[in-house]
Amino acid sequence: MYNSFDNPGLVKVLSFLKSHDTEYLSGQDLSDVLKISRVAVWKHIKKIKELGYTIDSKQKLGYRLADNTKLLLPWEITTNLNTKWIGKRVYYFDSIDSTQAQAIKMANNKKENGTVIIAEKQTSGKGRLGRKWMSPKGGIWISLIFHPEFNITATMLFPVAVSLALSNAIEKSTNIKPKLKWPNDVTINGKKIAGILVDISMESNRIESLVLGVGINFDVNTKQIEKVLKKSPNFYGADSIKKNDKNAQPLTLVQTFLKELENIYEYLNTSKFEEIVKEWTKRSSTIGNEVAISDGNEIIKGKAVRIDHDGALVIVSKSKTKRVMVGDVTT
Ligand code: BT5
Repeated sequence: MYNSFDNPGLVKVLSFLKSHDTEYLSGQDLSDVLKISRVAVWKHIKKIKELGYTIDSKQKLGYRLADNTKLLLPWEITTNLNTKWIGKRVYYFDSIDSTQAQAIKMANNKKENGTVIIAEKQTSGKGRLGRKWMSPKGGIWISLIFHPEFNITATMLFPVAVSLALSNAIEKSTNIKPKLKWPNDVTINGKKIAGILVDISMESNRIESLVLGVGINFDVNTKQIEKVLKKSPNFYGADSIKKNDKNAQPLTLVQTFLKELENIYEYLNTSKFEEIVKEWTKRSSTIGNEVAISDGNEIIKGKAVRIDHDGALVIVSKSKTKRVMVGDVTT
């Protein structure tokens, strides 16, 4: 595990290499400028290489950063992140059971409001309603901890709002225009590229914490996922960001998402529910269509006409109106 605040020496060396990447820097130079021992410089360089950065070393000349890492390391996320409070603390795992389970364990700690937990892969990724989420290497598997002040309607709308923030971020950082499928799936070509999960902890009618989980199929083997999940409940195909935009950068997407999330959070805080619903509806592939919704007990069929401010889907069938709070659109 690495975090964004416990490796100042390594980050110092790395930043210096980044800002001087056209020249070679000797261990002595680095040691003098950064005021750390040569042994420490050497140790940091070794670690930096292990973390997937490409370092050119030339005898007598020194070191040069030739290429960045592909890993979403915590200091990569926090550097140049232009949010006010979300993502200021980041915990990174190479492999974990579930970032969501980890975030839930940490959620009571007040200083973790806005904290990000990210992993390269999950061995036991969670979906909604106890379902599984396949999380191989190449995806973006991320959880965030919140201690919100907002009211119950905002809490209900939160997952819907997050799916909107994510689709905004995808549009801004790639050339993909995703669709939103109720309640909070992000899709391309009718297949799922991202799923959202929210765990709420309540204490005597007050929200203690909200833990948000977001899984994005960034550069995963979608054929493999489809093969494994073919028969799984509510599966309707997997697509990936990279397949649709080969120039997409995961770091840019994550940073853009955190910024969009902060914007949407402010909307929720100020009860701008109508604006969220309007924007969500523009991108929705559900509203206006004849749908079948499975809520775990029954299949509800009808025309999806709108979502309410609490995220409920309103279905009209034979001039009867029904509000559905939880479920999956199956057609
Ligand atoms: C979701 O649930 O879509 C929420 C997914 C949240 C995953 C994130 S990753 C970071 C954080 N840590 C966790 O442990 N979880 C969160 P739901 O709407 O219930 O969809 C689950 C269903 O999606 C499964 O039953 C499969 O049919 C399908 N599925 C599973 N993995 C998939 C994948 N990688 N791509 C597309 N579909 C998938």
